Amino acid sequence: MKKKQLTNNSKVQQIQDHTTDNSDQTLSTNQGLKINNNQDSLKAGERGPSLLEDFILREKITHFDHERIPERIVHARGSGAHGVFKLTQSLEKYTKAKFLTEVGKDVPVFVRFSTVAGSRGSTDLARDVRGFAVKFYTDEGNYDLVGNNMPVFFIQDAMKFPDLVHAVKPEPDNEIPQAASAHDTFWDFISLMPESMHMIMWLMSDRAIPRSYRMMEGFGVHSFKFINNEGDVHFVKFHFKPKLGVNSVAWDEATKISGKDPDFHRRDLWEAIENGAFPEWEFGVQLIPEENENDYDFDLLDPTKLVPEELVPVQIIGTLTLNRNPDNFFAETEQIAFHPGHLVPGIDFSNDPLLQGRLFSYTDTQLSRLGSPNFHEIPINKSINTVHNNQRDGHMRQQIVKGKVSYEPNSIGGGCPFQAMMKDGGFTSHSERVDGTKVRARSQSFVDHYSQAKLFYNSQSEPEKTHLQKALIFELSKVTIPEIRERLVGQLSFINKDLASVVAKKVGVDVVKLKQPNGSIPADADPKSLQSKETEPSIAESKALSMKNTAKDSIESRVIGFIMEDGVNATDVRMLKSKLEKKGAEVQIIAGSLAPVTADDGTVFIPKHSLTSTASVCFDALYLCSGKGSVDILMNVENKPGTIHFVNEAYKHCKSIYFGKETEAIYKASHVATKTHNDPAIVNSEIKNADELFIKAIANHRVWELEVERNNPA
Ligand code: HDE
Repeated sequence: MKKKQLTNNSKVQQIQDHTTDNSDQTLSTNQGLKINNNQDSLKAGERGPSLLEDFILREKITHFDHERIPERIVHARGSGAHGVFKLTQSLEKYTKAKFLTEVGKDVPVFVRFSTVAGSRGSTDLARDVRGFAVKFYTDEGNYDLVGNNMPVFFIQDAMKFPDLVHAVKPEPDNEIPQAASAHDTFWDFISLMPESMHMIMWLMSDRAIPRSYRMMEGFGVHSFKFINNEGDVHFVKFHFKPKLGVNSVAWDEATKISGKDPDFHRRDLWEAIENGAFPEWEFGVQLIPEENENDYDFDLLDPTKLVPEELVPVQIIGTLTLNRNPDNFFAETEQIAFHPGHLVPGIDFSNDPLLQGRLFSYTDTQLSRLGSPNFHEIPINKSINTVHNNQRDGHMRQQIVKGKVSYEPNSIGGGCPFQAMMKDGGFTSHSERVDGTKVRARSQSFVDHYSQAKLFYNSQSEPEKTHLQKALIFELSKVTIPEIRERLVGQLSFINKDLASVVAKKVGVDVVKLKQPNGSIPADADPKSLQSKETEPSIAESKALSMKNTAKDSIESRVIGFIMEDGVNATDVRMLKSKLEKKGAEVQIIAGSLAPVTADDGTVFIPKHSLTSTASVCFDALYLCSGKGSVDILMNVENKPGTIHFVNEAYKHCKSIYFGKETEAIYKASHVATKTHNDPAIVNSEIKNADELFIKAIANHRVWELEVERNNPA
C-alpha cells in the first residue's frame, strides 16, 4: 500500500526538536563523555573484583534501575498515535473554542487507546471497556477529551470509583485473574449496584472485544457545556464514528488471539499507520440548549445515560485522522498525561458528579506517575501555545525563566506576565447560579437504572443478543458464590425476562424476584432489596446502538490470509491480490513453512507466516489459493491438520473463505462441506463474480447470523 503524505505541523516539529538519531554517532555517557569500551567493567586485574570508581558502569546501572515508572492505576495497557483533527463545519453559533470554529485548519492530536483493568503487559483482547483519549494541541492550549468506546459508565458518582476499580482488578489475596472481569469480586459489586446495569449491557456486548482500535466508536461520556461569544450555553455530548464501521471479534476468537498475539490491537494500529492506511473517524456532537435541560426522562448529568440519537441527532463537524506512529513508546505513549480539566475557552464542565470527581484525580495521578509538577514540560504534554506564568522550580524543571520576578502583581517585571483580557481569549468559567443545601446525597432524577439497559438490549440484532447472553453466562460461570450469580440474574430480570432465564439456567440458579427500593444503598440494607424503579425507555429501539447498522462498505486495511504452497497458481494469486490491494486490503501469505514458495510459472512468493506461527484468528478472511500442487502439499501428513484447522476455525468465526480452483480436497475435508447452503461468505472460484462476492463479504465483516449453522468443534 502506498504511504499517504504525512501532515506536518507545529506539534510534530516540537516533538522532533527533542528526538535523537543515534545513527553514525559514538556511544557516550549522559555527560557527553565518549565511551570506548561498553563490554567490560573496571576491575582490579582481569579476574579481580570490580572497582567502585567505575562511574561509567554505575551511571549505566543506576539509570537502568530507575527505568520504570508506576503504570496507570487504570488504563495501564494502551497504545497511541499522532494525528490531525480537521474541522469541516464551524460551531461558532455554539462555542467560542477556536479549534471548533476555524474550518479546514489542521489541529495536531495524540490519541491513546487502552484497556482499563489489565496491567501494562496484559493482553489486548480482554473483555473490557476501551479508553479513547484525545489530546488536541490547539492554539489556545491543550484540550483533552478523555473518553471511552462506550457512551455510559458503571457508576454515577466519583465516590464509587475506587470501589469499582478494586472490584474489577485482580483479587487482592492471590492477584488472580489478570485483565478479566469474570471473577467473584467484580460481580459481587455489580450485583449490588443497579446503576451499573446499562453499562453492563455494553460491557457484555461485543463492543468490549473490538476487532481493532480503528473500528471503535469514541464517546466523551459526560455532558459538557459549550459557551459561545454571547455567553449562551448548550449541553454537548461528543462522538467519534469510525469510517471503517464498528466491528468486533467473536469471544472464542478473543481468547485465542490473547495467546497467539496478545499485542493484536497494538500491532494492528501500528501496522495500519506504517502502511499508510490512516485510521479515520468522523467527529460529531449532540447539542442541547441549556433551557431544554429538563426535557428528557433521564438526567443529562447522569453518566449512566446516553442521549438517544433519535432524540438528538449527532451532527458531524470534523475528521480525526491518525497518521504517524510515535518514535518512542515510553516518551510519548507512556508519558502522555491526560486530564478532563485541560480545557480551552468555549468549553466547560457540567455538574455530572462523576466528571466533577475526575477533575481532581488526573493531576494527582500524574504527580505520582511522572513524579513532578513539571510533567507538562515533557514534549508529548507540552502545549504548542507558549506558557508564561510565575510557577517555579520542582523536579526536572526544563524551562529557564529569565529575570528576578516570579510573582504578580509586580513592577520590576513591568507587571508581566499579565492577565489576558477576555478579548484576547482568556478562559472564563461559565457563570452559573448555584445554590442549595449542603448534602451528601444523590439526585432523585438518577434513580432509573433499567430503562436504558432495556433500550440497549432491545436495539441489538439477534446475533448481538446471543453474544451478550453468552458473555454473561461465561462471566457468571466463573463466579464461585451462587448467591452472587442469583443476585445478578435478579438484576437482569428487570431488563429482560428471557435474558434472565436463559442466563439463570446456564449458571445454575433461579430467577429470584428482588425487591425494589430506590438505587441508593443504605448501610443496613438487605442486598436483595437494592433495586431502583423499574421503568420503560421512552423509545423502543435506537439504531445507533447496534453495530449492525454501522458502515459496511470498505475492506480498507483488512488482513486477508492467502494459504499456498509450491505449485500454486500464480496468475490467480496475482489477480486477486491486486483487486484486494486496490481496495486497500492487505494480503499476507501463509505456507507450510517460511521457505519461499515457487509457483506454477516459477514466480517466487515469500510467506509472512507458517501454518504453525499464526492462526486464522489473526485474519479477516482466507483465500485457499488455486493449484493442485499447492493443495497436495497443504494436505500432506505434516500440513493437513494445520490447513484444515485454519479453515474450520475461520468458518466457526463466521469469516469469509474463498476456495480457489482445484481446492476440493481442502473443502471436502473441512466442516464447510457439511453445510454451505445460502452462505454468502463462502466463495467458490466457479461462481460468477466470485472476486466481487469475496470483497463484499469481507466488507460485511462476518456472517454472524449463520453462527449456529457454522458452529463446529474447531
Ligand atoms: Fe479515568 N482515570 N477516572 N475515566 N480515564 C485515569 O489517569 C478516574 C473515568 C479514562 O490514555 C487515570 O492518567 C476517576 C470515566 C481514560 O492516559 C486516573 C474516575 C472515563 C483514561 C483516572 C474516572 C474515564 C483514564 C489513570 C471517576 C470515560 C486513560 C492514569 C471519578 C469518560 C487516559 C491517568 C490515558 C485514566 C481516574 C472515570 C476515561 C487514575 C477518579 C467516566 C480513557 O486519574
